[in-house]
Amino acid sequence: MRDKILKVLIDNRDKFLSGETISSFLGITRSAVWKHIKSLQQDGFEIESRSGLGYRLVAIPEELDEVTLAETMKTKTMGKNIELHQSIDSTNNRARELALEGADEGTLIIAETQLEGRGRLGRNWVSPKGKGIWMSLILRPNLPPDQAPRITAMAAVAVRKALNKATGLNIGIKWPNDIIIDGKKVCGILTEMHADIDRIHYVVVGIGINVNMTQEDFPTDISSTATALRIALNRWVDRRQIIALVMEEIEEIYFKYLETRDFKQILDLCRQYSITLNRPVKVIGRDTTFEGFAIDFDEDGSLLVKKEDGIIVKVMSGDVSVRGRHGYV
Ligand code: BTX
Repeated sequence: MRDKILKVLIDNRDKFLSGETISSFLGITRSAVWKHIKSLQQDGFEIESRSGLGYRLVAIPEELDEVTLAETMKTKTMGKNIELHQSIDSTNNRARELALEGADEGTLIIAETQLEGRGRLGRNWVSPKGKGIWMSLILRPNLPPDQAPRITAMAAVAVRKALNKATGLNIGIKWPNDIIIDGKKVCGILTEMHADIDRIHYVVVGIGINVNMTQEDFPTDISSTATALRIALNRWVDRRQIIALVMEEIEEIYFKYLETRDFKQILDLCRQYSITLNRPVKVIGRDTTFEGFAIDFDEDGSLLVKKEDGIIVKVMSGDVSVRGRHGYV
């Protein structure tokens, strides 16, 4: 009922609604309305209450909640079902659990903080409370498993587009899964899947975006390589709007790809936004490390690196550092 009242207030934002209007609309007593309004106020919703006029929603708290998130979302599938956690080990773990239980495509798990946020190869992802977007999206593409890297490429393009729309900043993609501002990581993407030999059962796309962190919020080992939207913009950023935009962009690119199976368009966007291509790079693979020049993406999304001896190596996964003014980043 509290959520229903909140929804009515959001739908009528900037207007006063009398306790009587709300109570008859929802079929509850006026004192019940008052009690729920009190509880919303305690949770940080700024609701003005004026005798003779009623209640008016003035501001919503920074903390995420399912009702205002759902209101912000403009998508049909992505993020239609949201499960929000105050604290969780990893949203990717929870998404995997739900996917195995049969959760619908587009189900989105969000957490205010992650205690064991994961990067690739068992690395750690710093996820301080309320300062970023730590979320995982369940997809069920009808694709063979060898096309899963394409999902990471689509997610990277979608996040890049969404962040650029929201901020106007110049944002790049560092192959394959980092989103970069001013040479520093603002977002990482971790794609995990469950498949058999010829069919993907589900893909979990984990997205971590540093939103309202200050430089002090990063531990010292990453403070020179990590950034946040707030640092780049010098202002607070609304996480709801970013989540909604990312979902819109993913929805568009993903369904278009499933319909047309045309990966070329997506690769062209990867090329356009890439900060890796046409640069000297260092490839750190499982067994070998080598330097070369990133010349292009192959049609499956892998990176083509030309070594000094002229041999072109196809890099499917691994870490690639790009040489910049201050060495490799
Ligand atoms: P990655 O392996 O490319 O990057 C991990 C590395 O990035 C770490 O070793 C560290 O050096 C650095 N790092 C850690 N935290 C941050 C941060 N907040 N900002 C910038 N750099 C950082 C990238 O892996 C994939 C990350 C996906 C995270 C999402 S969050 C929601 C979902 N749940 C989950 O457990 N992971 C994903």
